[in-house]
Amino acid sequence: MQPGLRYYPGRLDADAQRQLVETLRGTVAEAPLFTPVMPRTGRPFTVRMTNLGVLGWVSDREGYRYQPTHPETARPWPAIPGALLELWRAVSGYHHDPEACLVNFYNGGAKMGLHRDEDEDDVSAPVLSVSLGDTAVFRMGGPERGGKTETLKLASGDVLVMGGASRLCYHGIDRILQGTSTLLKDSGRINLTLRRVTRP
Ligand SMILES: O=C(O)CCC(=O)C(=O)O
Ligand SMILES: [Mn+2]
Repeated sequence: MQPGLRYYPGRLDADAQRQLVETLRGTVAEAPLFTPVMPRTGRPFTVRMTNLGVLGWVSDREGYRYQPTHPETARPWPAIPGALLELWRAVSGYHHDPEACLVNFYNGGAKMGLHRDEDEDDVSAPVLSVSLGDTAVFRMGGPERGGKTETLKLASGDVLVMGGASRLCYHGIDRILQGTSTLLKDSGRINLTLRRVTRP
């Protein structure tokens, strides 16, 4: 594993996962999932997304960026739930709260190509990822595109902290293992990534 990558399998127990999904249902009603498109090409992502927090990550023909409002409703993103802030404070090792929580929803066929999270000004803060629902095959590489990669299965309740050298490493989701969890009513997977965007 890359230095600075910390893996906490089953960090959230079944109750905590259910409560989080319940909370997310409310926030997604307020800030609906949307389908981002790739800059320039306009090709749609296979995941649908929304955000929580004072800033949210969006991608459209103009590029990738953080913005304070939902691209379709133009309303501010809902607040990051307390349980996620507590998790960040407990495991991030970073002394300021996250500003963004990207919510990715993967249906059975969705995936995410290898990329680096590099739209944040503060890359000294880790990115903290929470997996809910069906298991995903997560692929982790090095700092350069085309380098050696390895895979890790992320199951419901798993937490991954990408800090240190791993913070700017390539990663993505190869595929979702359908039917591996019963947490979400209609199957699929939710991934939450907590991010610090601005320098404190
Ligand atoms: O779904 C995942 O586990 C990873 C998501 C991700 O890398 C991202 O949203 O930038
Ligand atoms: Mn990422």
